[in-house]
Parts: sequence; C-alpha cells; structure tokens
Amino acid sequence: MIKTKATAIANSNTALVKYWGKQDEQLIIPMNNSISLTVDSLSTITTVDFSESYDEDLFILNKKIQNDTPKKRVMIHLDIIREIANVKLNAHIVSENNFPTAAGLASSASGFAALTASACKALGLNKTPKELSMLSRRGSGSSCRSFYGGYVEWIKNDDNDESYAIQLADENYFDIRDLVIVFEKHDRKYTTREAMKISKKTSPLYDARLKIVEDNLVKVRKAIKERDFTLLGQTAEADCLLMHSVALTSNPSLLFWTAETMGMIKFVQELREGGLEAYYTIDTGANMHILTKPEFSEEICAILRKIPYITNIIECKPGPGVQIIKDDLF
Ligand code: 2P0
Repeated sequence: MIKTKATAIANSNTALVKYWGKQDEQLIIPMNNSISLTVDSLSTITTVDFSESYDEDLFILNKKIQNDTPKKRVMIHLDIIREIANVKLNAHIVSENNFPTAAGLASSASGFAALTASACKALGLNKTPKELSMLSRRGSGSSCRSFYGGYVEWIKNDDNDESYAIQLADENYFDIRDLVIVFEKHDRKYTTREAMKISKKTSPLYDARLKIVEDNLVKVRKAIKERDFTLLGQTAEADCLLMHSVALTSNPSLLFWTAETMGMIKFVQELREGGLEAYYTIDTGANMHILTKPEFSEEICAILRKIPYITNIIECKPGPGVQIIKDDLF
C-alpha cells in the first residue's frame, strides 16, 4: 500500500518588516515585500494522513476537534493540494503547537507551513522549498516565510507563480534573541486578515507607508548582511510603529495594544537608556517581541520575570526552516 501519511515541523517567524495588506485577496499576493526571522521556540508539528477509509475530513488541533472557521480554512487549503495531486481522498490532520494555546500567539505561519509540507509529502508531491512556499502562501501569507531558517524575505511580485520567500541568511549567520512577551489573552475584534483589508481601504497613511517600507527593506537587508544589530533593531521598531500607525488611522481605528503593551514600550526604551540594547516589535495583538543581543538576554529576562502582568516569556533564537520528520503524531 502507498504510504499517504507524513509529518512536518515548522517554526513561526517574527516580522521585522511587516506584511500589511494584499493586492490579491484570493491568491494572497501582498502589497509589499516583508522580511522576517524564523524562530526556534514557537513551532507546530502536523501529521496528515489521506485514506479511502476516512468518511470525512477531520482536523484536530492541540487535542481538540476543530469545526467552523479554523477547519474551513485548513480544508480550503487542503483542497488546493488535493487538486494539484489529483486525489479525492479524505484526510485526518493532527496538529500540535509547542506554545501555550491560549497565549494569543499567532500560529498561522507555523501551522500552514507544517500543513503544506506534510500534505504534499503524504501525497508524494515532490516540491522544492520555493514551490512549497508559494503554495503555503495561499493558506496564510506569513507562512511562506517559514520554509527557510534564519532571515527570510517574501518577494511580493504580481503573479501567483512568482510570489514566494527567499532566504537572506541562515540561522547560524547572525545570532540575536527574540524574547516573546505574553500578556493575558485579550479578545481581538477583527482578525488579522480583516484588519489588513480595512487598513488598505481606509487609512490615509496606507500609500505613504508603502514608500517608507521600501527604505526599511533596504536597511534591514543591510543590517542582516553586515550583522548590524542596532540598524536591525531600530528599523524593525520603526517599521512596527509604521504598521500600527496605519492600523490606528484606519476606519474603524484598529488598536491592538493594551495598557500592558504601552507599559512595555516604555520599558524597552528604559532598557536602552540603561545600556541594555533592545528594540520591540508588535503584531496584531497585545503581545510583544523584544529583540536583543545574546549577551543581554539573560539580564533582560531576569528583569522581565519580576513584571507581574507578564504571563510568559519565551526566549527564541534564529531557527531552521520546515522539516519532514519521522515521528507521526498518530
Ligand atoms: C507579518 N502579520 O508580516 C504581519 C505583521 C501580522 C502583522 O503576516 O491573511 O496570518 O492569512 O495572509 O499571514 C499575519 O498575517 O495573514 C501577518 P493572511 P497572516 O507577519
């Protein structure tokens, strides 16, 4: 019998120059290139098994059967892969995140990367990382960057067959730390997908941001190449503020921060003033990433552990891209 089961592990990535809006909503082609760091401590393992014996698709995430939107998004993506492989078999998908479920940490990047890699492998589709990256993009844009380790750029381009990620430098080239700071979970009013769409349509700063992003891309590429942490951190922080300025000036205004986030912005500024070089970046939630040099990480973590409103600190290093592994989850 043909083996139609495979398992992949994928790491999440932290955007240093953000993706914020699509030129094609269906194919998920972005408005601008983005650059991210693949991290080693936020990962998803996914096993996919296709079989004639399954009466329907099943998706279990963190030991819970998923229905409605989470299942629908996964199945739409799986249908694209089934069509490419020309199979009609139902699938059982079991997925586990290694980070706390209720932490409000984005899992779509690692989730769709692991799903794409495992499903393609299970169906015998021999795809290159570039092809996998393009395919995964259609499930969730940011997932295309998780196929490579280290520093990665998603090249926007205009065609479905030309929008994919490339590696700028591997995980061993430039060692930094990404301290993921988790606050108590707050419900978001809009999904990231909805929020980007609203921003593109309504923010008066949207077009201005696209021009400034081009400069940020140049600076971050240079910072990576020259292992210039100051330039990397300053640009990532500025790019984060640029994205959030666009979000805040959208209609309705999109505010992802909480009082805790604001407190931490001040805290990172004070760290810098005190000689511990650190910068922050924030995505579509209250949680924060603190970027710092390896030599400052322990001291910063020790201070962070004393802050009562922080529920979790996850210290990440640059990590590898997607890998197929032998240990299936079922
Ligand atoms: C990023 N984000 O570059 C930006 C910054 C969030 C803020 O990519 O609609 O879940 O599935 O393509 O990939 C998160 O967006 O959105 C994201 P879709 P995705 O990391």
